[in-house]
Amino acid sequence: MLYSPLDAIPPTVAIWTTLSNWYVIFGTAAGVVVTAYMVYQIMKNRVKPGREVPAYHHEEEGDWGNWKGVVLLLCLTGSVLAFVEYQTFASASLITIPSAPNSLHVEVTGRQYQWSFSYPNGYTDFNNLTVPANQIVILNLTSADVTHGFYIPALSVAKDAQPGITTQMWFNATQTGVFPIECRQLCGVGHTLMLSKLVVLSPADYQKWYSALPSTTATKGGP
Ligand SMILES: [Cu+2]
Repeated sequence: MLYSPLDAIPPTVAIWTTLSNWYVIFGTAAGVVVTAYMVYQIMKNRVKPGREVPAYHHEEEGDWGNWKGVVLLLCLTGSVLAFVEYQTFASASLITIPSAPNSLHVEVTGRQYQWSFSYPNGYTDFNNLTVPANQIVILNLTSADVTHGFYIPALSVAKDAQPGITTQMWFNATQTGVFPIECRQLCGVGHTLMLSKLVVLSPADYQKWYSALPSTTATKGGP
């Protein structure tokens, strides 16, 4: 059974929802203030009968106007935005991957048009990514050919898998179930069929599943 994205709310989704709400609140407040000030200035400075239009043009500024002020303002705005964006990603632990002694590390390789999942014991699965619930899972992503995008819609997490380098992403699934995994980068004619499943088991079921694995043996569906 497949679940819709809203069925699973792990910590990362909760963080993103909170951040998104703050962005909407501050964005709306800033919009209201700017629009109100703009309307106020328009009403205040509109041309009325018998009123002179003020001369704003200053000869000494030349054609570029107050370019130093514009550059300063752009630098200031850019710095604030960069700081806020960095803090946003840092607060969601997307810059520094969280680690715990019991984190599960899985090597994920994308290739046209299939994902493969290699576990610490050497077992490689070409169909499902099977993980325990309520445990930090760290994925080491790479690609055997072109750039792919590893995407778990239900958990709001995604990261590109690129040839030649290893990128990391993490998640902590709090609900057991089966969730879709998709490729998010257009990688060729089979892109839309590059689907896998995330199988989240209870910790006990996961241990049972893991200890019964035939190590270093790939399941059906391999290349
Ligand atoms: Cu792909």
